[in-house]
Amino acid sequence: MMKTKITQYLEEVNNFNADNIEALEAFRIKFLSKKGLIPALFTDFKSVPPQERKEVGQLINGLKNAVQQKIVALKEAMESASETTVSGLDLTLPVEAPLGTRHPLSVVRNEIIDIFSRIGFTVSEGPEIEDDFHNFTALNFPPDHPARDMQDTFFIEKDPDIALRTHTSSVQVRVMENAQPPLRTISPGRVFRNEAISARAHCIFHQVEGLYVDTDVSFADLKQTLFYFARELFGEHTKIRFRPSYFPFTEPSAEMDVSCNICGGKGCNVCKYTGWVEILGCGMVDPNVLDNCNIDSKKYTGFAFGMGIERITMLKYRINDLRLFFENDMRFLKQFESAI
Ligand code: 2NM
Repeated sequence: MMKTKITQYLEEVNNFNADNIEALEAFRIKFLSKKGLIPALFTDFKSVPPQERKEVGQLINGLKNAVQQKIVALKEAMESASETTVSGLDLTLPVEAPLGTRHPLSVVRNEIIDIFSRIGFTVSEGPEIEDDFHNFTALNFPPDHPARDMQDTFFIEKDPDIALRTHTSSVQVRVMENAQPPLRTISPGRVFRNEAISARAHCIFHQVEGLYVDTDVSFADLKQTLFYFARELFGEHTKIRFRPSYFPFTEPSAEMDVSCNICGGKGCNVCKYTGWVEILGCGMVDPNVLDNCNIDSKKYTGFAFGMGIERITMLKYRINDLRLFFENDMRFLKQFESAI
């Protein structure tokens, strides 16, 4: 009986599987070649009585479609398998890639952010390309100040008003313009100065500046805040001292030293046998700066400070050449694998 034969073939087709092209080709030849089973069925079809022709014809065509679909499906399966399997390798398996390490400058920056966050300072960011007002004028730099010179600052070509920021104090000008006291914020970020590159200087480096403005903020507040910071960063036995200094944006201004954490204050080549190392500049925000940023200097006072992250990282990890931070030499970076 023809119908039974076709049903058997259909079952064979549905159950067929092949994982190589030779087996699939043998399958194709068996059913579809000139001397194959399907052309033979069409030959037998001539002797089917007229009342059964419609049904048997549909069955044969159905079988032919099933064979063709099977071939396409198995071919696709083989192709996608060969894309992921190369000589026995499964390329979909996850790779055992080495984990990256955090850059020492990021480690120290994060630590500084943590220390100030614990006493209520927020983190603020701002543009690296700044205008003269935010980088100099608002900060009380006189028009002829040497920092405004081409020699010290990278200006954007043809526009003397736009330059790469030389400190992140420009971010704090933006904070003061946009909010009223109480303000407690630090601004970590990249800064740019036109300097020859050496073991101690680079044209790109990183700063954290801090600002605290409220009613009755005093120099005693500045000292206690920075004393807390120094002990958190360098250890509880750390001592601090202040030396008078000058910045255009603070009055009075000071430089802060910490007791040398390498020799414990006894004297070594890091502290140049003084027992002290300089880590930051600070001072009471000049009333002109507050007024330039629409904060009433009769009502409010503030303190501010600024530090170089490279310098502090060099002290903490005893690194003697600043250029190491920018070369991305794996032999250097790998030494910070355990740092968070
Ligand atoms: C320093 C030293 C002293 C400073 C001042 C300001 C601002 F915006 F409030 F005026 N921000 N940071 C400052 C003060 C920075 O860096 C050595």
